[in-house]
Amino acid sequence: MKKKMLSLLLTGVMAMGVLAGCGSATSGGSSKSSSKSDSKKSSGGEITVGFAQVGAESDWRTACTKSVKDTFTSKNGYKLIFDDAQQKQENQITAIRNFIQQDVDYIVLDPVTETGWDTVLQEAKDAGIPVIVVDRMVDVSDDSLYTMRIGSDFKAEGNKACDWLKQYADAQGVAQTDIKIVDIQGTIGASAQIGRTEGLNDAVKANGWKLVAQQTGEFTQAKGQEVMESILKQNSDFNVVYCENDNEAFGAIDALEAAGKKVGTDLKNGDVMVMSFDSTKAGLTDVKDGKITLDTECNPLYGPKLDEIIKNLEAGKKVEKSQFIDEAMFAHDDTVKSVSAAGESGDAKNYDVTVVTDDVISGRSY
Ligand code: GZL
Ligand code: ZN
Repeated sequence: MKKKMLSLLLTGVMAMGVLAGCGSATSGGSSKSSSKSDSKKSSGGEITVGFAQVGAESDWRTACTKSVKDTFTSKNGYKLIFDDAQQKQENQITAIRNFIQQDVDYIVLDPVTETGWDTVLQEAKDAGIPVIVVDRMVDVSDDSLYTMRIGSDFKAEGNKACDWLKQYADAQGVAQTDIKIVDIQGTIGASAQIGRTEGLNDAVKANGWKLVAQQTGEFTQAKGQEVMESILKQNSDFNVVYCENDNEAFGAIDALEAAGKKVGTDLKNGDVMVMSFDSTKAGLTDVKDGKITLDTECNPLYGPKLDEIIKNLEAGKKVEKSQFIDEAMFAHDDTVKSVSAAGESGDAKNYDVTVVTDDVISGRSY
């Protein structure tokens, strides 16, 4: 009973906590959509949502898709039109145009990369269809092209992970200048890649770390393994691998072990230490086993928050233009108990580090 209660409690804790970010509040949507949904309400119709998803490249992405599909059901008053763009922007743009053709009530976009959205978002605006940006971010000339964005603070994620590494090296008695780090980046141009890479580049400069290699693993396991293999051929003099998501870490670990490297947490005595982002169940299992030493959480459970945002817009309530989700950190041991990091969402905050146990993993919902 106790274990069950604990895992229920943990699941509740893991669910989306939301920090309303800065940015002006908007009533969201355009007049047409509210009048349209009024007519829908009168006919008791469902709210039609077109979701332009990035792809199915990672465990994180699968969990994000599941959260949205589990929430946008007809029981919940929705008709969901879902599109998987296989990580290609042109497919997302086509999907948005199809949603406009179908005259959906809302478009939800998880943009594969930040730029290149102005034209198609203008088309959605001209059609009077509100666009909600989720997870990653768009970089547009006019932020009235989207109603609001809810997502991670990726800059903070990068800063959190690097503050942890700085403290971990100090605690292990490893000089900062002895940190030789490989960065397996996410999809170039994706907000998650931009923030996580920026955090690392700033820390390399600030702490005197040596950046041995930096290459995209496209957030996939296959590419992560391939990139790790090619870097090992060129320069195997490194002791930390900074993977910008769990699936890249799984691939990198396979490549490192195949090359005879010892993947572990003992930086001082020659282990190659792998750090990662997402904190999926598979990632946290590697953390418990000491294959990944630190996993910085990126929360994919957007369904319930998007539901609340759309219901608020439907009711004509004010919605914060920018909302950030609450994200934790998970480590193999308690060498570093907390970190301090700033990000897009403002000044430096403290984040506790959770040591991964079986209970922690069983309490996770993805
Ligand atoms: C982050 C998300 C990233 C994940 C990867 O919010 O966009 O994309 O970190 C996923 O796992 O592929
Ligand atoms: Zn251990």
